[in-house]
Amino acid sequence: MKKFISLVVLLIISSVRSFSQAPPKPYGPLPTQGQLDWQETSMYCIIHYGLDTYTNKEWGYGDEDPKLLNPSQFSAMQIVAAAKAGGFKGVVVVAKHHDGFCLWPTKTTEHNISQSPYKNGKGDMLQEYREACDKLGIKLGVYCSPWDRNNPNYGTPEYLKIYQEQLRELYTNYGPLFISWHDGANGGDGYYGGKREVRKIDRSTYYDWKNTWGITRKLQPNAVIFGDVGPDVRWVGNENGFAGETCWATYTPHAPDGGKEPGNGYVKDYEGTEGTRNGKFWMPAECDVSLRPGWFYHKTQDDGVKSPYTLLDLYYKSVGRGAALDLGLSPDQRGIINEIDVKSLTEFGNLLKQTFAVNLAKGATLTASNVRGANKAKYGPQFLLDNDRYTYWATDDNVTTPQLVVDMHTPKTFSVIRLRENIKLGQRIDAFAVDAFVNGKWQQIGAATNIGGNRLIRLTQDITSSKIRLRITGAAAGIALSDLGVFKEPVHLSTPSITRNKDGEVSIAASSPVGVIHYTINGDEPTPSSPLYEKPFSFTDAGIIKARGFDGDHYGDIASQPFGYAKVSWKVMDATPALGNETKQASIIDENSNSVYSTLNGEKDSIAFPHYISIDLGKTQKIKTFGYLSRQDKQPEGVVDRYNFYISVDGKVWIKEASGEFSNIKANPIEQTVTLEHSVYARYFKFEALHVIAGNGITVAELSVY
Ligand code: FUL
Repeated sequence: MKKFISLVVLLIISSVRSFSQAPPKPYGPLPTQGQLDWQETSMYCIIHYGLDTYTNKEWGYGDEDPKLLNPSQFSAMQIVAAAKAGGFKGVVVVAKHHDGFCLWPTKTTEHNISQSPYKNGKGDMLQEYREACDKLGIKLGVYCSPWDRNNPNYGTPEYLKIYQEQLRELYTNYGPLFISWHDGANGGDGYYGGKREVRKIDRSTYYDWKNTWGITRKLQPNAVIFGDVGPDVRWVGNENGFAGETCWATYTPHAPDGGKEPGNGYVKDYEGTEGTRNGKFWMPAECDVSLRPGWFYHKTQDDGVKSPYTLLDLYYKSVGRGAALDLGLSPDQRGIINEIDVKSLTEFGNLLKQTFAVNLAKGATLTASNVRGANKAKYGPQFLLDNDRYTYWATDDNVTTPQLVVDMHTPKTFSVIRLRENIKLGQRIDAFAVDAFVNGKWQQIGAATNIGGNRLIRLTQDITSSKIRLRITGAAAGIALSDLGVFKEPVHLSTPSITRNKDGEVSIAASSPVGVIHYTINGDEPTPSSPLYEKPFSFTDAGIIKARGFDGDHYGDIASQPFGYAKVSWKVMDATPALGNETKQASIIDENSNSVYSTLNGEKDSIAFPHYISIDLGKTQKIKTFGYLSRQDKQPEGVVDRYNFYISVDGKVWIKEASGEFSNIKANPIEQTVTLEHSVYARYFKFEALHVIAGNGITVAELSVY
């Protein structure tokens, strides 16, 4: 009998054991295969090139002549190679932007590449991208704008068929795609086959997303679908290129109109930055941002190309927070990526390679406070170092705050920690902290919330230590962590920032040591023989100031800051009366982007449009470009999207010098600069706002002339 009882006990123990050794149950919504692949792709480029490249626009109206597309050197190979040099693993080709012009010989509309002189009308740029991607081992995706300002049928059911057929062509003829990118923008007006009118559609029903995306699922089952709210990948909610410090892969769309489930349409607001802990869907964020200020190439933005360290910073704030980085590339009028852009991309790619080349934790002894079912062979921490995103260290179900000591045996100097969960089992971890053993005790060096597919902690300074400790401080279930990396970013000098106050005094500063700063005021690259920055100096002209830190053989990125004429002796002559709270006209010319002039009048009726502001420059100036900076607090009310610009020599007779739209200002509210056809001499200018994206008045943070 005794024997029998002990046998039963043994059996029970071993069955409990083997039960607890069963893999952890998945937690919450899970990624599809397409989403897993996308997570691994993690960084890709979106390529804007087309008729806008030749008309200097961001959104073509739809009436552009296809003959404009006649590049002297178009090379998909050069473009894809530039992305690859930056470490990017995919490209999303804008096959059709809002102007409706198709870069492939579609049968759905005449408005396509076959009507252009490119290859005598026999060209197919999508095919060229496909071949380049295959040769270079880069993934291909497509963007086909739902809004089409050229198509005469836009707004009717007929257009939906055309749009769906365009997707079918793209999905059928260009091999496997990793993403299908569906843009949400729609400004309403357009050429529409010559009608030149405003066409309103209901974004949540018109495109019949359920069936439209059904086509994607059928023809490209492994492609993820990107839209403002998914269904597979959500927009992060800004075009700045970064996610929230916390950025969950799960998301419950939440909208003032009650919200629509993915697949059924768009919602009105974008809370994409943070996502939703325990959200309803697996719908991670994509951070889109252009390498240049605009998405299309504009020569005047050659000085605005983001520097390698700016890109690196964006990388940590997107990929490093579990989202993806989608960087805009803009081939120039030759049809290739400009040398300036290639240089920045290549240096950024090298920084990434250098940083992540050696995992300093390799060979370390890992000691975990808990291993699932005490089964080290199956669930031990050794899997953290095997370079596999899906093998993992797991804890028992009820152990949600385990710790791990990483003993690297000899002191190592590091500045980046990388962690990944096995997301096939969901997003389980809520928060964690990292300590280093320094001066005989544990000191916290970093902490964050979500890990998910990827989390990078970039330390504010290098740490030297032989021991690191990971403390999971909260999890919704026993953990399943797949990766631990410890890296060292190459030494670098930080990039100075250049500002000017309203009296025209320029200050150059840096957040961390930069050695000494040299600067130029003529657009040249600063060298050690350029003027040394010692104290603020006066610069009242229009021009570009560049600055760079130097320390022995090391030098940092160049900071480059364009300035309009200083506004010291400017006066606001006249303006549509302000009715709201922030009424001060001086805010328009105080060089402070946070103070705003507003003619918004709440719920009440406001003064009829156009609203205007006229400025006295104090003396006659040569004007080439003007700039409008809208409110910077992300609110849409009062943001001007259609304007006239006038000049005057006497403040009485006004000559219209420019007129147009600020196309993408809603998603990307950077300073809108408009270069006049010819430079003009004038003492006065008038900015006239014809239309705003929301509200009954205008808001102006700054007006400038260059
Ligand atoms: C936006 C568009 O309106 C821009 O023109 C650009 O294509 C960007 C990537 O998406 O919403």
